Amino acid sequence: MQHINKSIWYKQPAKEWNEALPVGNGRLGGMIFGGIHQERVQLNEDSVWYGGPRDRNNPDALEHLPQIRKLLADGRLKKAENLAALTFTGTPETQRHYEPLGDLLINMEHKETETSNYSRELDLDHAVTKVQYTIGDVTFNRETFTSYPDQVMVIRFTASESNSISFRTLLDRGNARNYDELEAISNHSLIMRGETGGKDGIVFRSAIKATAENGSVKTLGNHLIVENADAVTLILSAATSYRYEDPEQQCLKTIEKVSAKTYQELLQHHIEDYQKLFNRVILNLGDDNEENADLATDQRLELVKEGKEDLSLISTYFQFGRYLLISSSRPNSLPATLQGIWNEKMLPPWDSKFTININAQMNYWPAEICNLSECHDPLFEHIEKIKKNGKKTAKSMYGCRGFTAHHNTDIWGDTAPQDIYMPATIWPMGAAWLCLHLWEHFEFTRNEKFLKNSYDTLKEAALFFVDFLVENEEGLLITTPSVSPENTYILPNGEKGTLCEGPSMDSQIIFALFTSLIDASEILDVDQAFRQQLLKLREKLPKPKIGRHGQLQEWLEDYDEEEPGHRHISHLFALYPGKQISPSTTPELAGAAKVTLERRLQSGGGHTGWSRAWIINMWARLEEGELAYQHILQLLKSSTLPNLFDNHPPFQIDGNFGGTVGIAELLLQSHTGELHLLPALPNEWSSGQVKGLKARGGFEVDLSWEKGELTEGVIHSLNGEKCAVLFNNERKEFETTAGHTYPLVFNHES
Ligand code: FUC
Repeated sequence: MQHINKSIWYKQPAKEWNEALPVGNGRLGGMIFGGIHQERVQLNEDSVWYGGPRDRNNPDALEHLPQIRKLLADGRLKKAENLAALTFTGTPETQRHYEPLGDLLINMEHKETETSNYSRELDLDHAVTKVQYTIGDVTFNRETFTSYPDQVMVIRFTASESNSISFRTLLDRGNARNYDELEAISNHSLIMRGETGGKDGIVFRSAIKATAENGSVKTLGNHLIVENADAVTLILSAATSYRYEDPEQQCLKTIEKVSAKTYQELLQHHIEDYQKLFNRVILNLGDDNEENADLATDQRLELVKEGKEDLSLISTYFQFGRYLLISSSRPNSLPATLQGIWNEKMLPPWDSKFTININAQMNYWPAEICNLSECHDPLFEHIEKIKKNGKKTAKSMYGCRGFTAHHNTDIWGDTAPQDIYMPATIWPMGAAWLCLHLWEHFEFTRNEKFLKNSYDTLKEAALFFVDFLVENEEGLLITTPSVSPENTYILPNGEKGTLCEGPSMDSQIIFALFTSLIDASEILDVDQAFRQQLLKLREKLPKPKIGRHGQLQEWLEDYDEEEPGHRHISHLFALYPGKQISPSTTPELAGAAKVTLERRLQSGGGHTGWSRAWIINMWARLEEGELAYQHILQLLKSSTLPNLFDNHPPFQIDGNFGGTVGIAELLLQSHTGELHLLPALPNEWSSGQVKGLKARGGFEVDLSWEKGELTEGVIHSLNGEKCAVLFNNERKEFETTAGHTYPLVFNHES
């Protein structure tokens, strides 16, 4: 096997889940262990969740809202929190959780046991995993992929000698404890039937079919047996009642349809589909040197942990992030959860659902800039489910129009508060933040039809705040009750609190939401009166404030925080992913943001993977390339598992996506209205090349640089908008025509 920097590879099978390699098509996923005598493919289907939809809105919320607000305004924190814990938390307190689909277990029958030349690989160029080993004189190969166009997983077994492939296989789920039936439905197919449990739980089906070249296929009991074949193609399909009335029929229909195609055809369709997305971006920060050629990915990661720099591993990490988004979020799939789609636990960490006070949003930060706009779709579809439920939550809990969601949601788009955890639970900002992704998609694509379709959703999200905001004694419009996710403040008298009035993040999110609507209504030439109303309301939102340490204030008052190194840095939303603060437009606030970051880091901040990834983006926005790079290294050193999955700990995929976009933000930024080229290039990345990053305004950008200087810059205009470009201190502005390409020439002395 040839290992280039777009491959992740190992010299031994995975001993545990965090070493296995992920494949997926947005909906159907697998973790490939690559065992020699037993292959385990841990399976997921994105709609296998426990239980059906419920109304968990606390019926006593609205009645107690005025009292909680009054208690907070009077500074009686504990009373407010105690009352809120009873009247504002969900009934019951938790949303639904994600479950695994099961396992495909394949027991190989090899004539001998002595193995040599083992390797396994995830080929990022083709989205195929490959396992290879030699036993005796025979070299065995196993390739696995999950096809988006054909909606199946395909495993292909080949060997260097004819009649060498024999195995038995079956589907499993919790050692046969967590499904109802496993049945041979023909002499070459099995089906697993089950339900996830809970009221209105999901009905699932998964089927496999083996096709052998020479040799034989039969079933015995609930095993599928292959004997003495030259090559075998194993196809796996899955369907649930979430999407289909008759998931069994769907499952079998898919397998039958796909069986008519040859392996080569399936592979080719898969690669064509995948490469249409994957090949849009090229990143080269440094070639693999000779030394690296023999080093497997886990060995290279170990060396980075010991302090060695490895620029091509960083390019691989970047492309792996793009691979993960393509594999866990495609049109018609559900959005990527905390674990993307890959989860082996019946009760996963944080339910493997969608935490929307940072994590689900972080999953989608790379979508636009890394040229995977379509992968953003599932999030937009899910926002519509949230909108429906969130209208009920807005009305029943707060007596407000529009819609709202709290800090989590699930497969059903549940919007009632999650957990009874005061630092996080009562925070009505989740939907508003998600809606900013609609605006971001528009900004990058400039697709007015999309904006028109999304306008009502943006407006309903804003309407909630038109009703919800309360004017305080200083005439400021504030959210109450709320929290600054998920931190605790200390009052001058030493009392500690979480529930509060007007945390900075809330005002920043509302500022961004109102601004997007003001702009959207102008672009679409609609809703003039509403626009005027939002302009007035926006004026009265609390502005970002600088506190006594020179830091950006996290709360309306200049409180100290209980945990100065807290993983959430919510009040820097305005720096990233927001754009209210930047060194060029608000230098003083950018300085304060820097102080905040430094203070967090001095106290051990960034200790979870996603928090570290956020910090990379913040340093990128502060144009501190060197610091950002140190945190990229730190992400690899302390928060990356052997299979390059992000480690919260445990595995949580947001850090992969946050790290990926952080790398892109060092090379290109466009949030201030101009395309800022190489805004924060680390010294160590002195030469490199990136092609195909996207910028706001509908531009695609290719850059090459040497010794930190641009040697080539090309802008592709997709929509014919005016383009402003900034490199070092040189700014150029020019009109463009859609479909045209503009090479840039910069004066290197500037
Ligand atoms: C938020 C974070 C945690 C974790 C969880 C899924 O609550 O504060 O660190 O990422 O989401």
